[in-house]
Amino acid sequence: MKRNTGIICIIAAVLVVFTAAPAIAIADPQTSFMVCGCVSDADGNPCNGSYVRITNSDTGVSWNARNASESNYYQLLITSDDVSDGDTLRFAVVYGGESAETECTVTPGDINRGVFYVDIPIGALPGDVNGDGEVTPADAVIALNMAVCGEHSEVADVSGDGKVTSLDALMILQWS
Ligand SMILES: [Ca+2]
Ligand SMILES: [Ca+2]
Repeated sequence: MKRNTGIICIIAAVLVVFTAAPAIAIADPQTSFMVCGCVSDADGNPCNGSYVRITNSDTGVSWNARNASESNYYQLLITSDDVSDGDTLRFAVVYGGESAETECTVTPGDINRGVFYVDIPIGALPGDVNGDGEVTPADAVIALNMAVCGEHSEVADVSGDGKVTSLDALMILQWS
């Protein structure tokens, strides 16, 4: 009987220790999310020192990307709290007297990688995939090939959903 009482006391003591332990809050770990890329003109020449402002269209929050005057690379470091899968980021770019806007949708893969790489063309004609200054059926054919091969180009992604699909090829064909 005495021995049983001892065991009960030990169990009770253990229970007290465990229940008294502060609950550890388990929250989703916040991870960094990098938005970066390069700004280039229609011929692919770097647009150094361009100004890039990025807006999450789904939350309405905007940020200025960091960019150096000696580079056409821009970079913005935010966190996984700032973007969600399916959010659309809008990129407004100013370079010299020119400006451009492009939109891209964040995918689950981007969230997992923690990096969202978007090259921004300035002065490029949307849909002019071969860069000859006009939108023709030839551009639609190239866009369709890109869709089949899974390649990406901002100029070919005329629907602005972040990927080149047969829909983009169809839209380019309708514009030509
Ligand atoms: Ca063309
Ligand atoms: Ca598209």
